[in-house]
Amino acid sequence: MSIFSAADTAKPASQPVQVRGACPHDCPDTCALLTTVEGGVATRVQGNPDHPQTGGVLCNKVSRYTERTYHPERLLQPLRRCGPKGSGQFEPVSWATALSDIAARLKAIAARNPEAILPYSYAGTMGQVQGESMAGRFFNRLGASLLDRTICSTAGGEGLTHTLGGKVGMRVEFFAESRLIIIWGSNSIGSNLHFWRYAQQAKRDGAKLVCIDPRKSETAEKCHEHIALLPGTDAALALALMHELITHDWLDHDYIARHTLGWQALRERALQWSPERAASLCGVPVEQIKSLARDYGQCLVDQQPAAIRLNYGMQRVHGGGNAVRAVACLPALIGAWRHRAGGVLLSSSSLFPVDKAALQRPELLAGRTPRTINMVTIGDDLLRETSPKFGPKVEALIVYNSNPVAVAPESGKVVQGFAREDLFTVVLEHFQTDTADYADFVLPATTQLEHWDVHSAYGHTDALLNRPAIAPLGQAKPNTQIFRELAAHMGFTETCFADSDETLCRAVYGDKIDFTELLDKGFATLKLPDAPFADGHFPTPSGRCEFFSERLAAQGLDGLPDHVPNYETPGSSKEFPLAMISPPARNFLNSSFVNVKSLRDIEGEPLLEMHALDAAARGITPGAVVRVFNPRGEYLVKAEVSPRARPGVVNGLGVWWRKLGLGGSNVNQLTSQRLTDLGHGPVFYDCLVEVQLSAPQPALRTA
Ligand SMILES: Nc1nc2c(c(=O)[nH]1)N[C@H]1C(S)=C(S)[C@@H](COP(=O)(O)OP(=O)(O)OC[C@H]3O[C@@H](n4cnc5c(=O)[nH]c(N)nc54)[C@H](O)[C@@H]3O)O[C@H]1N2
Ligand SMILES: Nc1nc2c(c(=O)[nH]1)N[C@H]1C(S)=C(S)[C@@H](COP(=O)(O)OP(=O)(O)OC[C@H]3O[C@@H](n4cnc5c(=O)[nH]c(N)nc54)[C@H](O)[C@@H]3O)O[C@H]1N2
Ligand SMILES: [Mo]
Repeated sequence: MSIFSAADTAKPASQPVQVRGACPHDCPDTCALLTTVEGGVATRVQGNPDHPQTGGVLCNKVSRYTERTYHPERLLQPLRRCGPKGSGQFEPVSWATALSDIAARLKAIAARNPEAILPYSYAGTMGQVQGESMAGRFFNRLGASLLDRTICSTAGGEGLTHTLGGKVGMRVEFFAESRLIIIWGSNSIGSNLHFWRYAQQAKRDGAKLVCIDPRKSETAEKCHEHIALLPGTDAALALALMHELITHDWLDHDYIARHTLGWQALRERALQWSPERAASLCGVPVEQIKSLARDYGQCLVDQQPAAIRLNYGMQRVHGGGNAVRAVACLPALIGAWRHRAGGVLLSSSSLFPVDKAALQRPELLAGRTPRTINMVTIGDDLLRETSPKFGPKVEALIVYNSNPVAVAPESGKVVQGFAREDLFTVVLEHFQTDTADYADFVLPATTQLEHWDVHSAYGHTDALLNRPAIAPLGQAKPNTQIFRELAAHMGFTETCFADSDETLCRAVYGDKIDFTELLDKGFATLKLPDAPFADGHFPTPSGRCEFFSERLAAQGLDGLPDHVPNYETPGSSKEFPLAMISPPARNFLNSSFVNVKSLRDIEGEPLLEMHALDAAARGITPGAVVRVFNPRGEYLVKAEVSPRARPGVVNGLGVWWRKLGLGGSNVNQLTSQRLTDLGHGPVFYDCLVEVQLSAPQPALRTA
């Protein structure tokens, strides 16, 4: 008998039962969930109090998970397009019809060239099983184009890898014991709530909290210091901090000598960055830089732990990779790694022993090496013709776990690509998103309450298991099942396409993590040293913290971190004088939850936060509808004259669904498809705009 039919799986019960699960969302916290099920219906989703990282606390979004799951607009049957592309006109069809029609189209294209087929997916669910397991097998067997999944974290991932050796760092729980916490490029209260609990503990115990962010976020407001630098200037700030550490000799010479590489070169580089030079570039008072360096250096003098929570805010500009490199060098300079509550944390994901090959079966490629398409440039790439350099024109697109029409940059081009009548598009979704509107077939997928999965985390070091709490709603099927059945319709007979979700769950970590523990408790903590780099042993080629990276130098790149100016430098254009950033809205998760009414009501309208000086200079009053524009496009949004915005920078929060925004577009209408210095990532926050009052003033949405 399968252990998966144990008592607490999906079974209607007369008594309420609680089912242990995992939050699937793209968030560092990866919470353990407890779902109450009564008579087969999920009535409540809570944080699991037995899981220390979750501590029984959920964010506002996921505590409303039942509202999302039983949403009246959940997709519950396969749909086929029956109107023009993008019109959103669909008719229901059976699974059999949908799958055989899709297979017929894909077979015809694959017979000419399978690389004309492209999967497009990201982290709608972070689950290892509902992510790239069966889907990966399917596309490998097909020989489809590969997708470079760069839209979020690759700039910083590369930066970190070239400095520390991987997505590794301090353990999040030890932030509670730090004396100084620098929250760098993150609105933790909105996007990393469970880290914030540890920071609060440290604050109560006397720690100083500093936030480095162009926006006065909810988090910045609650820290002792807020350094509101201009977007894209973080590396300059980090180099100036080094400059101060050097000139005051706040350096752990022993740690530097034994555990780092390239110190003399970095020292020379940093000495070019006086606090005065950095202050004028960053647009902050020089005293703020000096004072932060003093606080950081003082931790060395007092032998107290200093910790940096580095996050994604700084990565979404041209120099994002270098910025992460510069910041990641800091802890080694003061020997912060000697303490378990010192160092830096960006992502913990390399610590998880995920067996990707067992899940995705690269051997199914059978020696083929398909071309790779970067998901950030999907706008341009859907509009390319066949050429020797590009390869075949994209003829079919299969989208799952992502909403590219809303989230990918330069949406004008993305929409134009998706609107191609000759493009065959299949979208696996929970809802009729902006992307699903352009589909030829929409296939209903199950949610986390309805399927199995196994999760790694990127903000803590516990693996989690998700059990289904309820049966699939309507005709929805797990992604795995959809790809299994599609494989059968394609005539793929390899036995791996018959693997059950149970087999896939077990394959995620193989024997590296005790699966029985996952089944019994719902989570398992990785066995790791408290202070991983107290004695060096960085997972770099040299085993040291690499201030200088031979690997980067060998690629013809700068071996040292440096300030790399934005493509669109704040203040460089008279025509587009404002820098726009577009960080997450607290009650949405990227473009997920935008259609959940109770959450959308909290967020209200798409907003653009502006400083009073910038608003006054344009005759913009609070609440007025403004046109935000640049050469890539324009969008309409309500202006919020707000102290959260610094002069010269406007904040367009959240990835709204285009169709729920005022003029049928969103902030990505303005962002560009250029790429970061490392990792080929997106530059969402490297974006100059101008703002003017919209005439006429459109009516605002009523709740
Ligand atoms: N509620 C909520 N939580 C989320 C998400 C969400 O959409 N909503 N998204 C999830 C995802 S996919 C991710 S990748 C993570 C992101 O995690 P974080 O990177 O921690 O995201 P944010 O909380 O937006 O923090 C980014 C902050 O960086 C600031 N920022 C912008 N430009 C710069 C810059 O040049 N330098 C510096 N220092 N700061 C800058 C922004 O103003 C913002 O406050 O959050 C995840 N969690
Ligand atoms: N301007 C701007 N743009 C941004 C960002 C920004 O800060 N500013 N942030 C960027 C970042 S960090 C990221 S990570 C990307 C995120 O971009 P995406 O990964 O596309 O994330 P979401 O917008 O949340 O869309 C995920 C979709 O997956 C669906 N989904 C969830 N679970 C499942 C499932 O089990 N099966 C199927 N088939 N579908 C499922 C959800 O319903 C949702 O519509 O957006 C990026 N875009
Ligand atoms: Mo992300």
